[in-house]
Amino acid sequence: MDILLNLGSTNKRLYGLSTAMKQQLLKMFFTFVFFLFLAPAAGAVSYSPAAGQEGSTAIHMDDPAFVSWASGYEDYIIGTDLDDVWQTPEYALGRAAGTSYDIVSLGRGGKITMTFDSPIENGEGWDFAVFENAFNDYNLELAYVEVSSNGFDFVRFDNISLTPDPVSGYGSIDTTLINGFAGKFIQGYGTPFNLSDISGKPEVQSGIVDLFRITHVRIVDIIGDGSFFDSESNVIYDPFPTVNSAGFDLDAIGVSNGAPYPEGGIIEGPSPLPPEQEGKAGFGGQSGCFINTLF
Ligand SMILES: [Ca+2]
Ligand SMILES: [Ca+2]
Repeated sequence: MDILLNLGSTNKRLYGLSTAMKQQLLKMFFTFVFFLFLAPAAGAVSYSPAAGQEGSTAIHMDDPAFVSWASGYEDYIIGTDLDDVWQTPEYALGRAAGTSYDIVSLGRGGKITMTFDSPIENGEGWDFAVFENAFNDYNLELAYVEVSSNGFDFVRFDNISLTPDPVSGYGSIDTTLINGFAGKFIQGYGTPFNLSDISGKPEVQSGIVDLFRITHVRIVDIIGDGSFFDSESNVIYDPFPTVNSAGFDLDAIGVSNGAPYPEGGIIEGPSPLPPEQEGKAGFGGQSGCFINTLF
């Protein structure tokens, strides 16, 4: 009996060990499957996180890489829901200010073309960066970005928006679900663009757009109500509706690859800044926009 009991006990221990091993093997198997298939799939839809987070592509306005800034503008086409006070394109000239006021608003569906005395050249890595005035990392107003070397023929950067649902005026966008738009980061941080990313476009291949002599960058506001699409035909959502300074708010466009301006040659925007309209202008809660009617 003693022998049998001992055997039974041993069997139980063996059986227990075997179960643990089985569990361990199963765990290893699922871990293997996760890293082989699921993790890459998840990674494929994760773009740069917000400024300051690990892996973020955001470029601080004081980054020493900047050698020049937009020096002029043309074709400022004002969208809807935009007060006069935000319609001064000169505020988008020169260095980024990183503030809420040193900007030109496009209005809902508006656009502006910024020009560069010193052309942008496709060099190593990102070549220019676009600055918006978002008040936080999440209430982001987006715009398409297009470039031209003759002021007439433009090529748009590919972009993708995986934001699944409509976003209210105060709503949030997950930064890791959008790519290829201006307006991805908080004020003071630019969204970088690499001209190499559009080297395969027909206009570039045919020589109509010269990536080594980009003189115009066009910023086109996206109306985030579901009527605009990314380059893969996904619906783009961004905060909607916003009013009074609706649409993209452009602070500056900085150049990292191009001929540097001569010392002191950078054109600065006018001053003073647009006055805060007492009792009217201001920030709406968590909004990065001016939402006058709420004050
Ligand atoms: Ca480049
Ligand atoms: Ca500015």
